[in-house]
Amino acid sequence: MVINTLLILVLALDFVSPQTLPLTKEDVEAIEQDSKVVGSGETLFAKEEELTFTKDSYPSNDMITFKDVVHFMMGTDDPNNVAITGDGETPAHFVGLEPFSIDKFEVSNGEFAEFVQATNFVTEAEKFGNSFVMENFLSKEVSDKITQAVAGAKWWVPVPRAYWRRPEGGDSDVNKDHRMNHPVVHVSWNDAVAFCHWKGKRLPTEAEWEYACRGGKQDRLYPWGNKFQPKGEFRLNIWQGKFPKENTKEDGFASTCPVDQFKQNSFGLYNMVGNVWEWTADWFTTAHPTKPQKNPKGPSHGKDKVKKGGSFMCSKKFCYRYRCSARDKNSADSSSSNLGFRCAKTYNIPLKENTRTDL
Ligand SMILES: [Ca+2]
Ligand SMILES: [Ca+2]
Repeated sequence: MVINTLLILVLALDFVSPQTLPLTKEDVEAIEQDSKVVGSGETLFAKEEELTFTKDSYPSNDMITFKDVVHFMMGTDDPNNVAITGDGETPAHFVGLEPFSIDKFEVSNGEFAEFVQATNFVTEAEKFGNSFVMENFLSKEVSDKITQAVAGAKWWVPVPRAYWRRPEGGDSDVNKDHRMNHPVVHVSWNDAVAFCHWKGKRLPTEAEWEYACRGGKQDRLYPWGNKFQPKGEFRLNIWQGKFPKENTKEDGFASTCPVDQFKQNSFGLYNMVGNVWEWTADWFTTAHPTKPQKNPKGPSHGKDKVKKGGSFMCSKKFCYRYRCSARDKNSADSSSSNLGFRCAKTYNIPLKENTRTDL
């Protein structure tokens, strides 16, 4: 399986705009050789130890339900002059949504482990034999073996054996490292769709995700309002310090945090912005219809899928995308250490009991 050069380019675009494709064909072949990539449908890691987690090591992911039709202004006309217009954040457009439910939390490692145990599901990162991690988070042993990087964003490196269970490669383990309550990462859009389907759910549309993020507030930057730190408190997990060298973790977390760490809005949703990026169902476009839309689902086809919310790697200077209207994209087979998801579900209004007495 060839490393997806588009993924590399898109990851780099989180922070900068590289002028050239980052890896040569020879680089890719060298990585494939190092990783001993196997064919599609197989995994390199079939002989992993049994997972030994317990149900109380991660929170139950209850859903928040919107039982009525709702309307809101999606995107922004940028009253604060901060929108990244090239991402298609603007203009604001009127959207109506039918009743739906959305996960309270990002999907955790514990939930994903349940899925893997029940189905023997193999993620795309396992099939590829590697996934992208920020080099700062690797052990010296793993880091010393890495010879590739992304042009213009050298902190991204393809790490052999990095996948959901081993977020920083072979010597990390979400089970042993007590991270079952952290968001699952190294999951592609295709993997996320498979998980949600197994749960009887689906990915949220971008419009559903953004409505949920806004918490009923109109055109605010964050789920709680416009002030980044109300009363001096952090409400999200992003990057503090000078990126990428310095990570002062004033919010308490250098990398991911537990999925139930930051309650962010009046709807009761956690980590909509920050912690990990979240896949949505939609194909990416920057061209939005100007007429009011009912249940918009984005274009019928495209190259990349929309992701929302920013991640623990975002800082204001490099990736000011931890805002509800902000958006970015990756190809559907992409995976990295800062990209996860949550699921949604259409809410079917229960039929009322027949209370007629004249029968
Ligand atoms: Ca942080
Ligand atoms: Ca998030």
